[in-house]
Amino acid sequence: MNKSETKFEPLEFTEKSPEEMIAISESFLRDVRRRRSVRAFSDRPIPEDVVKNAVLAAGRAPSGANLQPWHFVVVSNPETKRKIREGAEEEERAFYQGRAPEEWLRVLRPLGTDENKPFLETAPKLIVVFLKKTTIDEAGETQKNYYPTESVGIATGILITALHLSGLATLTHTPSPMKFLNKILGRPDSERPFLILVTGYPSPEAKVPVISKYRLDQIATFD
Ligand code: IYR
Repeated sequence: MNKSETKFEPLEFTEKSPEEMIAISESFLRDVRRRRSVRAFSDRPIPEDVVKNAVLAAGRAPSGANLQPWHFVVVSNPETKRKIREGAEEEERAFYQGRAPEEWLRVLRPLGTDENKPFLETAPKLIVVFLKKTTIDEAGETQKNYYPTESVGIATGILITALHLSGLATLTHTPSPMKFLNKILGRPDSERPFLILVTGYPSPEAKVPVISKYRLDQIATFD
């Protein structure tokens, strides 16, 4: 579409008072401070509409040339989850038993992770995020996507935050390599698996490692 064909409309924007802005930003910060990566899930079902809304929220992410280079596969089927666990554990065994360099294993040790991924079957939903390297446009032509990694990263951040604020726990899981997911889920080669977002209620016994996050002055510079 060339620029002359683009329709513009007035931006919907309601200004908030500085006090309200600060209150909202503080409340959001309190909420996201409670987000933790969870590795022990309950098998209780979750409301599907929460997942649908979170995916719709993720789909509102900015993307290079608005090409929206993502596809989300929401897996609930126990047999599909079993296949994903099988594929992931195979890669993870190779990772933990040799492929991973010592430097990598050292930073993972405090998290207590290993090649066993029971949560891939226990959790009620696995949201598999795919990055589309190309898009088929309205004319049926293959169009290259721009900044797909940045775009899908932003969308995934919104997805994680939406699920957290809705009251669900998640784990970003990245077995590597992840090509086996294309086969199991029937996705084309033009799509690259980005990560698996394990989603559900935490197990009542869930424990999380005691970790710290950097302070503001460690992560930002204000000139
Ligand atoms: N994919 C492996 C290893 C792993 C890698 C990173 I970087 C983590 O933050 C956590 C785990 C696994 O899932 O165990």
